[in-house]
Amino acid sequence: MLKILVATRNQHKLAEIREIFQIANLQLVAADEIAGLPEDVVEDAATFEGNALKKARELCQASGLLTMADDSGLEVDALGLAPGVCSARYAGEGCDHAANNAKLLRELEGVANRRARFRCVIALCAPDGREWTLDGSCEGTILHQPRGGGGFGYDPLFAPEGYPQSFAELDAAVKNSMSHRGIALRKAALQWAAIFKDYGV
Ligand code: ITT
Repeated sequence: MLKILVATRNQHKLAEIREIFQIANLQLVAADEIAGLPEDVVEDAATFEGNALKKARELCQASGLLTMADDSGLEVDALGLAPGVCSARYAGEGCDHAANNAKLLRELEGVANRRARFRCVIALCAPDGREWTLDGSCEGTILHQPRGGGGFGYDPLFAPEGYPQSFAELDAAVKNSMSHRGIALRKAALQWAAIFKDYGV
């Protein structure tokens, strides 16, 4: 069984990754299942790719395991693609999802162009120093008020293209079938199969 460490402290993300990325003989291990790993990686890169690589690299070095990380966020056209890489801390360091959503609605008050997309970069780092990244994105619009109790983060405010419902109103399986994370992870399952094969999977 090949163990891959998932370098995230976000339990909602982790649950989605576990749901989407199911490969025979490959076991996903969460960062909090391994003692002594760094609690937080400083996400100071300017791109999703840079931050995903940083998280995967640091936990790969600390654990000696093949390590995967997800860096993701929301880009809103009318806000010059903000909050982008700052999505988790849009309303301030340590803020919660409700505060982020409230700030997003304030910033978009009276704004007609509500076009936005979620982006996700998945990075994979091997203990021998090799590194890979893949991405996925999902277009949609920002609603005028939060809707639904599912998902996490900006899901109550994001309606994917072609759907009147928000991600938080859609079933998890429906979200995963079209989400930025689902797209990136399904690419990873295909394109990284040869890498996993080298490890005996
Ligand atoms: P880790 O770095 O530990 O993985 P994090 O939550 O800090 O956890 P990011 O830095 O990648 O992760 O920030 C991602 C933020 O983007 C997340 O906190 C949400 O605010 C938002 N986001 C990403 N994917 C999302 C999704 O599927 N639904 C809603 N919001 C999402």
